[in-house]
Amino acid sequence: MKLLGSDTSPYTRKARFVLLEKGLAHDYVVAPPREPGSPVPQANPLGRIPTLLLDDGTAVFDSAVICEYADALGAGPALIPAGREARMRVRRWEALADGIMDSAVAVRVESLRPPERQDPATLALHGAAIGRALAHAAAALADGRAFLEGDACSLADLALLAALAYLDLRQPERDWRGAWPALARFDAALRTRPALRAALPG
Ligand SMILES: N[C@@H](CCC(=O)N[C@@H](CS)C(=O)NCC(=O)O)C(=O)O
Repeated sequence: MKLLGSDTSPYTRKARFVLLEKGLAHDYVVAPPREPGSPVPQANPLGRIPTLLLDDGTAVFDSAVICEYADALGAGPALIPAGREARMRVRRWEALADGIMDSAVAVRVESLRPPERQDPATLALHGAAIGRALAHAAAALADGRAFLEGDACSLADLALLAALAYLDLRQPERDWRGAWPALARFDAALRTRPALRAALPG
């Protein structure tokens, strides 16, 4: 199978982390959707990445569906627990991480406009949402736990790691490590997982 994505897409990085952590053989194909000749719009009517192309041509999207599918397909411990409450909590962490990505992408889009056309209210709204979400995750990790949910790595951790990597890329001035040492410790520990190496930012 092939994962269509890009190195600057946080949702792609989340899906890559899951494919790698589950030991699933795949080709990672850098395919920005707007580039002429990109295979993405044909594979995914939404024209978005990540899109996972199975060997029979089936296209799987979006990143949450890819992650759930890969978790069921791959070997090793489940990244999404089976139990109802734990599953809800892991998916909720994924939603939080995806929301950080959504807001950071919105800030990025806004900040690419000429300064006189940027909307300070939009920037403030999304900036504040990111800050609250980071504070929420940091509070959960403040007792020194290694993982957001349970005693093993789950989709919750991989999704947050991908969101943090995107903040490093697009909002380095935010200094989330300085503001929340618990997040810094969490991030540094997860980055040592050998399976994730190929998808960690250079
Ligand atoms: N909710 C989607 C979001 C995917 C998304 O918005 N991806 C962006 C890249 S980060 C995209 O493909 N945008 C279309 C474009 O760049 O033309 C997911 O989780 O996969």
